[in-house]
Amino acid sequence: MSSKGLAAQLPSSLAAERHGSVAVLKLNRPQKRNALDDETIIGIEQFFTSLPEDIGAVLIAGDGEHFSAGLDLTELKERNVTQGIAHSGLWHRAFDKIQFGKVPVVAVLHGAVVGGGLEHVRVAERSAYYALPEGSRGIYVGGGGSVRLPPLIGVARMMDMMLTGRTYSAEEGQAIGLTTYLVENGKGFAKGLELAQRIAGNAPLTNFAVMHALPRIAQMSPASGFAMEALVSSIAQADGEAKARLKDFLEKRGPKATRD
Ligand code: 1HE
Repeated sequence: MSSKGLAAQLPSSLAAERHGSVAVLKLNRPQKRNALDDETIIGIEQFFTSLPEDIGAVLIAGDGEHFSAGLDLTELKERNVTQGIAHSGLWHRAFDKIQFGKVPVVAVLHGAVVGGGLEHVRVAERSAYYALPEGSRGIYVGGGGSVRLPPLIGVARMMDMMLTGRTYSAEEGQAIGLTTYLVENGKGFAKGLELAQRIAGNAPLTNFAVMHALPRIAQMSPASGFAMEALVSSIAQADGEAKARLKDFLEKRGPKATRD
C-alpha cells in the first residue's frame, strides 16, 4: 500500500495509506494508547482538508490494543481558561472536517474508545468498549461530544456515562446505536475497508447529500425538511451520474438490492 497524494506532513502519531480510492488514517501512538495531543488533532485536520480528488471514502483505525484513550491528559495541566477555549476550538474544527468533510468516513473501533462517535459509519470489534471518564478527571467534554453524542445515544445515557463512569460494551454499544456493525476481534479492518470501498463507489452527489443534507434536514421542521428533501433529491437525480446508473439498472447491468 502507498500513501501517494495523502497529506505528506503527518505527525508520527498518525499514519496514512491508500487502498485504491479509500484513504486509511491510522492513529499510530499505541505506546500512549492513541491519546490525542494537539499535534495529532492538527494532523487529523490537515489530512481531511488535503484529501486528493480521487479519494471517495476514508477509513479510520487505531494501532495497538485500543482505538483511543481520548484527550492527551498530559497537555491539560498547564492550560488556563483562554487556552482551554482555543483548544476546544481546535478539536471542534478538526472534527468538523470529519463530520462535514469531502467524503464519508468509516471508523473501526476496538478496545477502549474514549471520545469518537462522529464518523459516518462505525464498525466495532467485540473488544470495543465506550467510556466518558471526564467526571473522574474533573473535566468536561470539550471536543464536541455534547453536540455530537446525544443524537446518537440520547442525553440521558450520556449523562449517566459522564456522571457514573459506566462503560458500554461492544454489544451494548450496538444495541444503543453507537455502532451499526459488530464483528469478531481482528475482523474490523477488513469489514471497514469493504464498507469504505462500497461507499467510495457511490455517486459523489449521493454521498454529499447523505453527509451534508441528511443531518441538517433531520434538525429542520417537517415542512422545511420536506422542501429541502425535494430539492436535494431532484438535484441528485438530474445529475449525469444518476442517469447513467439508472440506465444501467434498467438495461440489466446495474447491481440489484439483494440481501447481504
Ligand atoms: C495517556 C492517556 C491519556 C493513556 N493521556 N496519556 N481519557 C481518559 O481519561 C482515559 C485514560 N486512559 C486510560 O484509562 C487507560 O490508559 C486505558 C484504559 C485507555 C488503557 O489502559 P492500559 O492499562 O492499557 O494503559 P496505561 O498503562 O493506562 O497507559 C499506557 C501509557 O499511555 C501510560 O504512559 P506511560 O508513559 O506511563 O507508559 C499512560 O499515561 C498513557 N496514557 N491514556 C495521556 N488519555 C477535548 S474533549 C475530550 C475529553 C476526553 O477525551 S477526556 C478522557 C481522557
